[in-house]
Amino acid sequence: MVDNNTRTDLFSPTTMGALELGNRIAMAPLTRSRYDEEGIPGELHATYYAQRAGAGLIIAEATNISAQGRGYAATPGLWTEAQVAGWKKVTDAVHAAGGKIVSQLWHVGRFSSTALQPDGQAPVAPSAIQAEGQTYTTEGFVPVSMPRALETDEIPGILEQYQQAAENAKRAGFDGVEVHSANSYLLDQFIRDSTNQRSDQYGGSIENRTRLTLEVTEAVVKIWGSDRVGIRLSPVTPDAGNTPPDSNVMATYGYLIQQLNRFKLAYLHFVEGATGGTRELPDGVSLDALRALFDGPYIGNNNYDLELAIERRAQGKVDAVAFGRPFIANPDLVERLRRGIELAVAPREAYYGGGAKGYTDWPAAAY
Ligand code: 8OZ
Repeated sequence: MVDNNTRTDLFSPTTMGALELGNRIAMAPLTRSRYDEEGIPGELHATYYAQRAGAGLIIAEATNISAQGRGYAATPGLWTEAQVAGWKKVTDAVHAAGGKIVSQLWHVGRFSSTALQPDGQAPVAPSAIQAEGQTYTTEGFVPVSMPRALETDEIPGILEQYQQAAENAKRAGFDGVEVHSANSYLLDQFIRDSTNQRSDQYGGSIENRTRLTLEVTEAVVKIWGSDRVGIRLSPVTPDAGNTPPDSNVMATYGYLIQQLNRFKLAYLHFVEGATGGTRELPDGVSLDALRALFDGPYIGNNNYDLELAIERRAQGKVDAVAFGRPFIANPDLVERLRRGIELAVAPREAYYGGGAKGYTDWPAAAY
């Protein structure tokens, strides 16, 4: 049993902006691919999230802001009225169980297939550079399609998609939103010089490449106020197909983080290493140095266990820790960590797809 008072304050309440959390352990966004073609949450998803309401904050799985932003079958959306109504069931269930939940706003950019896009169109991207890798459609896995470069005059429409989804998240009863600017999706594709070869004000210099993320943040803050908006970054996560992240991680993300300070966001959610993989860093990269540039609350993520969470908290390196995969098989993860109860481990087959099996059938521990 971890002694709550002498060893760590991970299990004590805290606030991040206007978000009042019961503890410092967040549930990281987890794509679980259990939606139909309409991307509408229902009772199953409400049950799943309510079971996990012991998290100080639930960051709901990446959620498509528009039909154009969608890159995987079986993922949820937040652009139709039916989706808003579905998410309202989820947020009501989480709130009834005493939890807090934010929506992660997602546009995949180039990482999509014509099979998933409206009218079979090409996915959109900063530049017409095809990603390597496969995505999931109702017909199974397919290579991602060649994208087309967004015209400069289409950027306001992208901002509009984010703003509308942010507004929809509000109507759906979320406690806030997280801007998904990680994992090589649209915003990260603009940030990284490996995927952005534009010559307008959204490409070239670091200032230009980070512009879209900052404009999206501003658009979303207009809807929510800065104290209910967080952002997720993953500076060193390789692209699918191992496209190098950026030729100067420290300069690019350092600039971005310093610019983000002006918003006074609820939090920065940082993937410390390769998302879902190693915490080892490329030569010349210090994520602690990048983290130190951020003035506000900080959520550390990536392959944490309790010992590492306690250590990083004791060192003052994190305000909260987001656990991802451990929440799959341990709906009561916070209570298990607090009591030192052994964790269940979900098999990979449970991660994506299917229904209740491997999703809502993991029991809480007996205590
Ligand atoms: C796993 C499978 C599909 C998408 C991310 C939204 O990496 C995802 C994702 C993860 O951010």
